[in-house]
Amino acid sequence: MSSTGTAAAAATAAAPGADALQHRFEQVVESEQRIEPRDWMPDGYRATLIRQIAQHAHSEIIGMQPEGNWLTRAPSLRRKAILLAKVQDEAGHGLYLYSAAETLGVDRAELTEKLISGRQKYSSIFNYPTLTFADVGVIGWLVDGAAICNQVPLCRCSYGPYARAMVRICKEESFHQRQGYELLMTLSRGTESQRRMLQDAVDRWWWPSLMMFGPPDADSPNTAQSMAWRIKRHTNDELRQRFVDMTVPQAERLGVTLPDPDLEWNEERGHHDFGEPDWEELGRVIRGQGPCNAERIDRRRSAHQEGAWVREAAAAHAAKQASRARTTPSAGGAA
Ligand code: BYC
Repeated sequence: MSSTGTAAAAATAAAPGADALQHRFEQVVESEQRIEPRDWMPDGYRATLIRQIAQHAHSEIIGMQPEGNWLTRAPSLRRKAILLAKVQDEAGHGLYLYSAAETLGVDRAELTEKLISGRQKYSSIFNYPTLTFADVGVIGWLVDGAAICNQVPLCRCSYGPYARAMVRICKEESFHQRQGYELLMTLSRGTESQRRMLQDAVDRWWWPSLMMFGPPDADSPNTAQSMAWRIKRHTNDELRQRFVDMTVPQAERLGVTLPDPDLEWNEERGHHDFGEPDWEELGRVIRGQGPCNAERIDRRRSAHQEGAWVREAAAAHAAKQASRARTTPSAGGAA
């Protein structure tokens, strides 16, 4: 029998087992339990998680750049310490997420390589420039606010390591959002030019923040399957609506205008109506043609190259520790 024939026969023989595995997977998902790394899972489920978690991890790491741009120019020591802590948190989020992705059988080095060669995506939002210090506050308020809307439901994702990483990340994100709002409250009580700077930042970040939730449901190829697998719990449009409803009263408190003439409360729907984001712009930014895409990837690539010696040193140190552990009797064994 040819090798192809042997493989086909083996696959047929394994079929009942595969059905049982598929059945168990579906039961776990439907009963709101978690799929864990050693459990059987469909190839598509694994691939979808790798795609989403990697994109999410890359977003956290690239997301350090726009705010990092202001670390050396923060207006006070207090603002600098807060911003430094926030940017460090984002590095931590990236690391939790790369670790969650690694439980699916991919390597962080491989994911980083895919990011810097343009084969994996990161959130469109980080391809816009941060022109003033008000942008730091608006990123906290709107970008972290949108991230919280999107990420709180991910704490109930069917894949255990991703869900658990999200619990911790969401706790930190809510601090991030509050620090942004507090910064903006301070600006709103400031001088006329500080209030203008605040409004200008809101005008530039509002629409890109709405685009963070992804394309409209009708153009979202992944949503239906991701919801069936309980990776996503809400559609892109549902979360965008939730974000708008949450943000409008906060904007009123701040005394800023959200730059959308169609934004108004709809009594019948019990939600705000709002205008259509420029989906062509989102498409361009995702394809790499946004205002800062090239700059962000160049920076990430050079940081990766400059960090090569650290990775080599850490690997050499780990190898030395492992070899010592093999040759030195453990304390328990010696006793
Ligand atoms: N930007 O079928 P769809 C943070 C892609 S970081 C770029 O709706 P899905 C923070 C999408 O990947 C927070 N690409 O996809 C950090 C897909 O690509 P493929 C980042 C986008 O996955 C530092 C295609 O378009 N958050 O908070 O069902 C400082 C079709 O879309 C975008 C996450 O990563 C976009 N905006 O839904 C401050 C959350 N939208 O199939 C803050 C986790 C869509 O060609 N991710 N695409 O590969 C998710 O929840 C989902 O992946 C999305 C998209 C809702 C984003």
